[in-house]
Order: sequence, then C-alpha cells, then structure tokens
Amino acid sequence: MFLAAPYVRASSPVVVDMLNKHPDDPKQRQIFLPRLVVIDPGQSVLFKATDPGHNAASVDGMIPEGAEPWEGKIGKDIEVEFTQPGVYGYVCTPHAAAGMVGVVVVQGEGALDNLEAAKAVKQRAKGKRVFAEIWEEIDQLGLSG
Ligand SMILES: [Cu+2]
Repeated sequence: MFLAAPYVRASSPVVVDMLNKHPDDPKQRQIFLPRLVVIDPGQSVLFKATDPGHNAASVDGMIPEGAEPWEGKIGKDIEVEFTQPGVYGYVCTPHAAAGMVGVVVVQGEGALDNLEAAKAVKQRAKGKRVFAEIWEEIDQLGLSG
C-alpha cells in the first residue's frame, strides 16, 4: 500500500515518480509516488517522468514567501533544489483535479510557518481530497518548526 512509505528522507536527489497508476494498486491512477517527501535544506527532488503525460509545478500560495516557484514541462524530468525551510505544494498541471498532487516539506526553522496558508489555497475535486490526506500525514509526522 502507498502508506507503507508516506515519505522518504534519503540522499539527494529524492526521486518522486510521476505515474499513470500505482505499481501495487492499479486503482490509484495519476499519482506522484511518494506524494509526500520530507527533506533537509540543500536536498533536491527529482520529479521523474516515469510515465508520459505528467509534470510537476508549484502552486501559487502553497510555497514559502520568497521561495522560487517551478514548473516542469509535460513528460519531462525536473530536478528542484530546495534551500528554504517550508511547505511546498505542487500539482501535475493536467491532473490536479484528478488528485495528482504532492507536498515537499523542507525541514528547519520556520518549516511549518506557511502550512496554514498552503492549506487555505482552493483545490478542486479529488485534488482537494488528496491534499487533505497529505495534510493529515504531515500532522501525524509531528514535525517541528
Ligand atoms: Cu499527471
């Protein structure tokens, strides 16, 4: 099940696969795997175009103030380096409403300062549900900052 690995914290870059379906649960379609990663400042995340037709793009209002937004091209890998602690919400542009959304948490001082602001950004359809699940996972991790 997906929840077996709610997040990873490995050497840089951390790989997030962009997939048409979950390898172990084909009912889960259009997903980032894993959809939540927790990293340290200076680590990178490689959003990997393992399946075609997806991208990863930060969402306005869901990244810390002063942080650099990003927008990958459809069907292309994109590697993003994170230096500033905080919560970073992102989506696959064509599948945001289908629930293809994810979050990167960069640990450190002030890491959760923009959590409420990120939660307050309007989401649609299944994207809204998946973000709600991710916020719950973040709460359960008991991160500080
Ligand atoms: Cu997609």
